[in-house]
Amino acid sequence: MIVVFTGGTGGAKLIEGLAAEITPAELTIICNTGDDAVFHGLYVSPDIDTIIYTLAGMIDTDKGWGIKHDTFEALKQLDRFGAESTWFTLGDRDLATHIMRTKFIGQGLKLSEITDRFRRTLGVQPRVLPMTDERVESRLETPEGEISFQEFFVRDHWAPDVTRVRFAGAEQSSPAPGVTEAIRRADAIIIAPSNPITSIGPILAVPGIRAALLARNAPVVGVSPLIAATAISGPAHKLMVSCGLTPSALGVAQYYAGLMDKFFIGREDQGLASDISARNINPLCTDIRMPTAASKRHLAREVLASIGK
Ligand code: FO1
Repeated sequence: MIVVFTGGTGGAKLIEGLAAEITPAELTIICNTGDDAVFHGLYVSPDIDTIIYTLAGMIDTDKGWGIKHDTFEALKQLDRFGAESTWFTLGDRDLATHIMRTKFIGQGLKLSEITDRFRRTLGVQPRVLPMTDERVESRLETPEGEISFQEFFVRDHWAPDVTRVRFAGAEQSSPAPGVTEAIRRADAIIIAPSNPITSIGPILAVPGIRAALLARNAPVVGVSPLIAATAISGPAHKLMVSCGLTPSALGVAQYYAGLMDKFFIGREDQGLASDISARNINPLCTDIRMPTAASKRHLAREVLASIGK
C-alpha cells in the first residue's frame, strides 16, 4: 500500500500517473484541507475535489480543477443577485458536490465519511482521506491584514506580500480516521509535488502526522514542486520566501527535514544534489515536469521504481 501526501494541481498530476501505473486500490491519498472555504453557504474542499475528479476522469485538465465541460450559469445568476466571492468560479456540476457535502455536514457526517461516499459514488478506487475531520485553515498575513488561501491565490492573484502563514485550528485537530494507520502500514510514502507551505505544511501541522512520518518503517520519496527558484505551478516559491525558506529544491529538502529518504529534483537542479545528499536525502535528477499524460506516467514510473514497485 502506497500513501501519497498531496494538495493542489501538481499533486493531482503525479497521482494521475501513479493510478495509471499501479493498481489504484494500492493507493491511499492523504489530502490537504487547509484550502477549504465556504462560498454562498456551501463548504468547498478544493484539494479533495481535485483528487476525486482527477481519479474519476472528470477533472477539467486545462484548469487542473473543477469538472470538465462545466457551465457557470448559476454563478452568473449569483452575480446578478450581487452575491459575494463570485471571483471563486464554481461550475454548475461542481456545485452539486458542494451542495451534497454541505447537506451531509449538516446531517453530522464527518469530512472523511463524506469524502469516502463521494469517491465510491464516482468509482474512485484509491482511498482519499482528508488530513483531519476538524477545521484547519491556512491563514496568510499581509500588510492589509490576514486573508484566506483562496483570497490570496484566486481573488488577489498571489499579489499581496505574505509575511506569515499559519494553520488556524491545527493545534486542536487530530488526524482523520485511518491516516496514522495508513502511514504506519505503508510500504512506501510519497510527498507529491505540491506547495510545501500551503498544501503539505497543513498536513504536517496536524498533531501526530509528522510524528507518524518520523516513526515510519517505509521509505519516503518526495518530488520537488520547484525547478530552479521557481514553482512549476502556483505560488510555492513566493510563500517559501515569506516563510524564510530558500525557494529551491534544497529549500524544500530543508523544510521537510528528516521526513524524506529520496527526493526527485529537476535536471536543472543537478547543482543542488550534493547539498541535498548532505542532509541524508538521496537526490534523483530527472525531468519532473508533467505537461502530458505520458509524462505523468513516466515520472510516476520513476518514483515507483525508486521504492521497488
Ligand atoms: N483556482 C483559480 O485560480 N480560480 C478559480 O476561480 C478557482 C475555482 C475553484 C473552484 C473549485 C475548486 O475545487 C478549485 C478552484 N480553484 C480555482 C483552484 C483552487 O484554488 C486550488 O486548486 C487549490 O485551492 C490550490 O491548492
